[in-house]
Amino acid sequence: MKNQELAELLFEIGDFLDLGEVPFKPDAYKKAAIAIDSLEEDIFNVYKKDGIKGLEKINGVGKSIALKIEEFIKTGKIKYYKELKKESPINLEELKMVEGLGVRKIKKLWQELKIRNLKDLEKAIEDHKVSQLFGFGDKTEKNILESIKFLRQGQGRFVLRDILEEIEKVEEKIKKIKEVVSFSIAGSARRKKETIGDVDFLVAIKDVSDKYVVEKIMNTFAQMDSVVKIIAKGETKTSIKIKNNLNMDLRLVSQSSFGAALQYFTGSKEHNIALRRIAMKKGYKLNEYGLFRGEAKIEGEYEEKIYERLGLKWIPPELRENQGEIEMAIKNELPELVELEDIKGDLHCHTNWNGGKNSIEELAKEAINLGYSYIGINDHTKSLKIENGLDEKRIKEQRKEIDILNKSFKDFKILQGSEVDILADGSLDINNETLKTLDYVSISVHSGFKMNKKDMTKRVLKAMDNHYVKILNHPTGMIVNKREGYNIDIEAIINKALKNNIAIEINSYRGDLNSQFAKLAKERGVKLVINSDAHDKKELKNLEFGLYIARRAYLTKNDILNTYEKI
Ligand code: DGT
Ligand code: CA
Ligand code: CA
Ligand code: ZN
Repeated sequence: MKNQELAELLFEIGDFLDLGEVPFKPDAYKKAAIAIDSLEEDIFNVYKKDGIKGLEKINGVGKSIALKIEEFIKTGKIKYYKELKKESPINLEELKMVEGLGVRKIKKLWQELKIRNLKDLEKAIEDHKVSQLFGFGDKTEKNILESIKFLRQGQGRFVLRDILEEIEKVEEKIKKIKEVVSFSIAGSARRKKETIGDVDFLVAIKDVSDKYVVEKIMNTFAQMDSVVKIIAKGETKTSIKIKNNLNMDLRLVSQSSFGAALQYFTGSKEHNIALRRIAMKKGYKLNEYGLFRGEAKIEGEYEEKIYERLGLKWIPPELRENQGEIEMAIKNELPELVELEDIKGDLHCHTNWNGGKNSIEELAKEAINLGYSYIGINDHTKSLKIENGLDEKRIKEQRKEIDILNKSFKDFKILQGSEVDILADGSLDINNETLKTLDYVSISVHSGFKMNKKDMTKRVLKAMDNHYVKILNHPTGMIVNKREGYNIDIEAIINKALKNNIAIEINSYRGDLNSQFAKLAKERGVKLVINSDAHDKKELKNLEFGLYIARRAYLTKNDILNTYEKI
C-alpha cells in the first residue's frame, strides 16, 4: 500500500506552497495528505474502482489534486513536486530536520535573512542575526544551534526504522531472482545498530564465474526504481545511492564462501579483528572467502561452523562489537537474548483520549492480533495540554470504558496505566487518590528540558519516590539521531530504580534508553520494559526496534518486565 508515501509527497507539496505566496492552496494539499494517510483502503483500489471520481470523494481532494494522485498511481511520481523542489531556493528537507524549525519559521528565515540551507543558518546564528527576528529570541537561537550541532554529528547516518521499508524492497527484488541461492543483510543493519551508515547486502549464487548470472543480479540491483545514482558497478560489488542519500552495497559471492563472507561483512570491524587474531593463534587464516589452514579451505559455506572451528559458540549479530561477546562465547556464557515472541504486551501506547489516533478498543484488537496477553493504555496527563492530557475526572471515565471492554475479552486484558507528567519540582500532576486506581503508573518528563544536571536529577529522583510508580518512561529525553537527551545523572536514576523496584523503559520510538545504559541497568539488577510509544495502532509493531536495543544490551527474557504474564 502506497498511501503513506503519497501522503508524504502531498504534505511536502503543501510545505513548498507554504513557502510561496499562494494562500489557501497549501492547506488543500495538507488536508488531502492527512485524509489519505488515515484512509483504510488502498488508494490504488479507490482509483481502480471509481477512477478520478473516487479520488475526488476523499476529504480535501479536488480535481487538480486528484489528477496528481492519478499521476502518482500511474508513474510513482508527481512532476509538480519535482518542479517545486527545483524552483525553490530553499533546501526545505535539510532545514526541516532542525528540531523546532517548522515551515513558518523557515519562511521567516528566508524572507528576513535569505537563509536557504543549514550552512546559511549556521552563519546567521554566528552573526547573532536569528535571535533578533520576531518570534525567535536568544533561547530559540541557542536551541537551533544545538540541534544543528547534533545533526552534523549524526549526518549521513540513518535510523533503522526509517529505512527498513527500502531494505525490504531490495530483499524482495533480489530473492525473486531464481539463481540466487542465499541472501542476507549484513553490516550494521544486521547488527541492528541504532543508526546505520550504509546498508550492506550479501548474495550468493552457485558459482561467481557465471558471468551471465552475475550481470543479471547486479543489473537488477542497480536498476531498481529507487536508485538515483550508481556509484560503482562491478562483478563482486555494486554500490548505489537511493533517495535521501542512502547508500547501499551489494556483494556477490559463491555459495561455498557465503558463511565466511557473511561473517566478514556483518562486522563490526572490531569484532572481525579480534576474531582474526584468534584464528591466527590457532594456526588458521580467516578472510571473507573462508577459514584456511595453509592453502586448504576448511570452512566457508556456513557462518556458524566458522565460529565453531575457532572454538566459539555462534554469536548473535547484535552483540558483535568486541565488547566482551567473544570472551563469553569462548566460555559458553553468552546470554540467551530476549526474542520478540517473549513479549507479552506493550505498556506504552496512546489512544484518541489524547494525542493518539485510535480508540482503546482498536488498539486492544491490534494487540490481540500481535499475540499479546495485555496492552497498557498510557495516555498523557493534564499538564501536557497539546496532547489533551487526562485529568483525574477523565481518568475515571476512561476506567469505566476499559472495565466494560475487558468484559468482552478472554485471555486478554487492557490495563489502565497513565504517562503521568513529572512537574518541574518533581511532583506528579495527578493526585495519589487517582494513581491508586490505575493498574500501573508510568512517569516521564515532557517539559523543562534545559534544567541543569543537578536539578533535573533531583526532579526525577523525587518523582520516583512516589510509591505508586512502576515505570520510568524514556529516562534521558533523547530521540535517536534527532535530539540529545537532557542533562541527568543516569547512574543515580538506575540506583533509585533498583531501590524502589521501578522498571526503566526502552522506548522503541525514541531509542531511549540506549543499549549502553540499558546494559548498565541490567548489570545493576534493574528490570527494563520495552515499549512502542505507539500513537497509532500501526505503530505497535515498532516495538521490534526497542527489542534490538535490548538485545544489543545483552538482555534476556527475565530482565524485561513485559515478558511476564502478569506485571
Ligand atoms: P555503518 O555502515 O557505518 O553503519 O557500519 P558497518 O559496520 O555496516 O560498516 P561498513 O558498511 O563500512 O562495512 C561492513 C562490514 O564490512 C563491517 O562491519 C566489517 C567489514 N569491514 C569493512 N571494512 C573492513 C576492514 O577494513 N577490516 C575489517 N576487518 N572488516 C571490515
Ligand atoms: Ca554498512
Ligand atoms: Ca558498506
Ligand atoms: Zn508516550
